[in-house]
Amino acid sequence: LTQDELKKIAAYKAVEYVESGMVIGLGTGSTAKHAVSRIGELLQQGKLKDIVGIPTSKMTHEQAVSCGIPLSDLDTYPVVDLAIDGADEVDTFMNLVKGRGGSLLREKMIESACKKFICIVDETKMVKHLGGSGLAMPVEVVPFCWKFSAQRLRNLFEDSGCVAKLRVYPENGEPFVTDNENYIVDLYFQKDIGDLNVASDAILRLPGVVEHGMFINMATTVIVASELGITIKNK
Ligand code: DER
Repeated sequence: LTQDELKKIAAYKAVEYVESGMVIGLGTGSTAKHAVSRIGELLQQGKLKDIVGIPTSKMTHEQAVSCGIPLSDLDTYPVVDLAIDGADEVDTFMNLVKGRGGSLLREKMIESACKKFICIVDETKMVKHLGGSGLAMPVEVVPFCWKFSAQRLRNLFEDSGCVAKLRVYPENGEPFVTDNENYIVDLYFQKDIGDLNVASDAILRLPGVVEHGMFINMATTVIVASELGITIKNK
């Protein structure tokens, strides 16, 4: 099975939890994309009715429109029944790293408003500790004096040998701009971050920081697809 087939298997399993009449947080990324199209398919087939989607990015908004999913927002639905979204990393406590697709702020707003948050991943996303695999830990910052914010983030984690890099578009080196007109500073750790709540609080205290990509104690279910089949972990 290819990685994309595994993502699709996890996504389709998650959509089995969707019931007619639900308000659904629609995730962002190549895994969540399969869940969005599956929900659209079931709506077209009449197997699901009266679904309202709350998209976690402009990209998902566009995909959901093309799939015929009625959409709304958190102002209209401040409580969301169920969110289905991917992750970049999942640790053994079901904490997540998200945001390598750049949508972490809207994802976290919507997933924090959910009664249930199903995280869908293929097996490659499972890690022992968040941030330990040397991959990006995204932090959304305001563009104003982003270098100042990046340096303060570096200082926070200097004993973890942290590197902080502005995310840029590979084709032209211009700063990546999020749906919310902000920038992303990606943090790279040489060893794992240690206490996630301490790290989270320290990052969020920096005035130029908007949000970070650690989703601590937010997922209520993780669905992992591997060659051996599907594993479902519940909080
Ligand atoms: O950027 C994001 O938050 C995405 O949800 C990411 O965490 C997972 O993207 P993928 O399903 O394309 O790997």
